[in-house]
Amino acid sequence: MTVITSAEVLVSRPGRNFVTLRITTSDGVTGLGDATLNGRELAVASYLSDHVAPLLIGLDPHRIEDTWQYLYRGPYWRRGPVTMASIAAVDTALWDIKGKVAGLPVYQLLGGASRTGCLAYGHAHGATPQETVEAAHAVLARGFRAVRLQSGVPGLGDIYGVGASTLPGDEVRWSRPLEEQWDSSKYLRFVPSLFELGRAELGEDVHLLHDVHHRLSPIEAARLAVDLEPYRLFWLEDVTPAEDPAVLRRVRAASTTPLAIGEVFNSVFDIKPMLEERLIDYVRMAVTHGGGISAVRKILDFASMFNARSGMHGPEDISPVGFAASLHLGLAVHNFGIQEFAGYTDETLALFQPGFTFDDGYLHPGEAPGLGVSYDDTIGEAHPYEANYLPVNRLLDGSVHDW
Ligand code: CS2
Ligand code: MG
Repeated sequence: MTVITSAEVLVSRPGRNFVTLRITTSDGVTGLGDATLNGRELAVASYLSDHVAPLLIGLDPHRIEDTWQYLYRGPYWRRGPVTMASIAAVDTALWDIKGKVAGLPVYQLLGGASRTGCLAYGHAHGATPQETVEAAHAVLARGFRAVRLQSGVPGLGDIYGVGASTLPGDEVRWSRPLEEQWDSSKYLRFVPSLFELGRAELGEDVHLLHDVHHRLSPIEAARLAVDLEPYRLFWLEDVTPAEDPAVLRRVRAASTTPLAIGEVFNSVFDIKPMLEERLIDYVRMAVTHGGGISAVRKILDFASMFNARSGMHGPEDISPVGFAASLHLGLAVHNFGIQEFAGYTDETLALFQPGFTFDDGYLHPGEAPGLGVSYDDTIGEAHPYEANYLPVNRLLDGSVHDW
């Protein structure tokens, strides 16, 4: 019987930190999984190295579901971003192995393609709406049919999506979180003007998206969703912190602006109540943070019963391994919506050599057996980990706010 003979945790910083799990079988087949948790990489690396990798040795690599259940129920302590990113990495690596052994790309193991490609959206940001629209034109010129607009807000300095926190890790290093300042009233008054200009300048056919990044109260979120209705957004993302699933009721009751949520969720139980109440339209959970291909597939199948579609998280801090896994899943599921594609640095692409393609606004995971991604140890070792934290937000009165 084929067994797992090694499970290596590879931490590298090709422009930003990534945690990669490489599982090898007694037949010499390797599989890769992404376990990157931006700002808490070493916590996941330890969970994998100290508590998961030793238990994998000797297991049958083809028992993906059984291994998932073993790692989820076995530790007794359940859920959470560190645990679920670790389980996701193992699950993804085992799907990679199964695909390689079968000689098939993972999407074929998931039921085959449901579409010719995965619609992608790119990122456009600028200090002003004018700069943001110029950046959006450049994104569209690269073939995107959908673009997220994030702009600086008059009266505020660097904020999410604009300024220092958007730079690839190597351009901005801080061993303590950068502190940014936030004021929701300035933001609320301003954002409609960004989309008034965006829709006027970019036209009716382009899908426009926006990420509120968890910063508004439910009533403020309702206000913004109503104010943006004239600009017919593809979605408004993370309008309000969603530990309490009920918070979206007010937003949903107030507006027809589509809602996307879940990139910080790691379990179906985080999003289940919102789906059952039909409070959201897009599920942001990605393979890397949602428990792996096996778990996110189940979540998307559940979501399909409530007319919700996928909108998987695809920032530069989900590695090409996790991104490829989301693409294989996105190509296969029926209720695919859109795939975020922030892009990668050249060093990151050199390390992972991903086989996915982007053409005419659509992504495709490729036809290579497994995930179609590799890991170059020489490049990985040449880019050692360095601490790099996400920023912290403070309101004008100095109190901590959601970033
Ligand atoms: C953002 C992310 O892409 C998005 O939707 O929310 O860039 C997020 O800020 C990072 O993934 C956090 O590590
Ligand atoms: Mg987001």
